Amino acid sequence: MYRKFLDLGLQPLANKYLSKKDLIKKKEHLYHLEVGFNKKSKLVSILNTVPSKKMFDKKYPYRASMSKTMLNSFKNLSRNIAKNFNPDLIMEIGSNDGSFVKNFNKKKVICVEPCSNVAKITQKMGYKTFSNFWNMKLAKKIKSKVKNIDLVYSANTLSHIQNLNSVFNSIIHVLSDDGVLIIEDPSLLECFKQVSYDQFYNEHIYVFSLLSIKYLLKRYNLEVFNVEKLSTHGGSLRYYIKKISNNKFKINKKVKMQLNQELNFGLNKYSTYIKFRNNVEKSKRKLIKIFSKLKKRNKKIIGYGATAKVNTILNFCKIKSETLDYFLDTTPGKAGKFMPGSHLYVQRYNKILTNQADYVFLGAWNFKKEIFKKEKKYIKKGGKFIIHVPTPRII
Ligand code: JHZ
Repeated sequence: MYRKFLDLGLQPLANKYLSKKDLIKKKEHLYHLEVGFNKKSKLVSILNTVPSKKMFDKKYPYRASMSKTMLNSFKNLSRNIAKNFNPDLIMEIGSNDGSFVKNFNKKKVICVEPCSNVAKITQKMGYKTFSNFWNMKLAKKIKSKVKNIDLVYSANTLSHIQNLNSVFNSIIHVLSDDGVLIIEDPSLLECFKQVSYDQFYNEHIYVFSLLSIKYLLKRYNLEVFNVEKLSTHGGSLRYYIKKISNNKFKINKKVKMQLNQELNFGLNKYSTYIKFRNNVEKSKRKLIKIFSKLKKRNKKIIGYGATAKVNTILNFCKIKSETLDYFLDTTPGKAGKFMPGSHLYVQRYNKILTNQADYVFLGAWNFKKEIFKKEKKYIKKGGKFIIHVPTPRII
């Protein structure tokens, strides 16, 4: 049973950017975004879920390759995988535009990607790609074609699938007995520390902690043998998982350390979740105050990075075109469209436009380092950014 701790109001589907036609014709689907905590399993989940087919379709816009940070992270991981595990066959669940698999030989990888427009990218690159949702039916199909898989990797995908029972049973079905499962997703601990409540939106059905992953895995005779903290997506955890029967890998002491950090923070206690809710309310008030002060002084403010997650902020804080002129974004499938809910325009990225703004609100705050590097000129001429984590402020 989930106990609700956060109500982020009515929200649109985060990756449904609208065309001009949609704006006129389409009634946007809104759903109530509430988040709950399960004391027993320690899982944190949104309470009203949307069917996967509605979220991940043939028009899915997100491309991992839009960020150098992500490309580098995948490259480094690929090197480590080759060095430490030397797998014959890898499967990636949620392969998106091939940002990870492109580091491997085409014969060594199987891609799973339900969004057919995105799956086409890795198919064209020459990688065997199944354009299906990950479930037992697909696992059986794959198993009938190949021998066991040595390494299954999934970044920012398993947290998007509601039926975790199906997820793990299907993985066990294809994974060799001494195989390794590596998953990475935003870390609940970091989300709470940063008050990054925008990690909650329809696609993020779960925000995992090591506590919840550990509890879950037991049911499938799996265990975490190593965990790595990543700076990607505002602070993620990469879990290295094996079958309990596999004695090839020792449990790294980082596992215990991470568990202790999560327990010391109180991720096992409902009161921590109430504290988080209060922090979210404070964050909302502060952000609105910053914007209204700047608008009173007639400042030109634009958004940077039309991320899925920023839609939670825009719709929760009711930030619209009175505040932000538009959002800049490099993603081809987002440019020329309108953000869900707020209907702010997404302008194709152009450096000149950043330089025309007085203030830039960072929707892609998780790539702050990369963006600051790119926008040196704007910073040099005194341009300022607005960021909402860990507390809304101008920098
Ligand atoms: P980014 C998506 O979330 C959706 P989003 C999904 N649910 C998920 O879990 C994560 O990804 C993994 C743009 N940008 O990665 C590109 C610039 O314009 O934070 C993207 O639209 N200029 C699957 O959407 C957005 O920002 C830049 O210089 O929250 C970044 O989106 C850079 C670096 C990015 O994920």
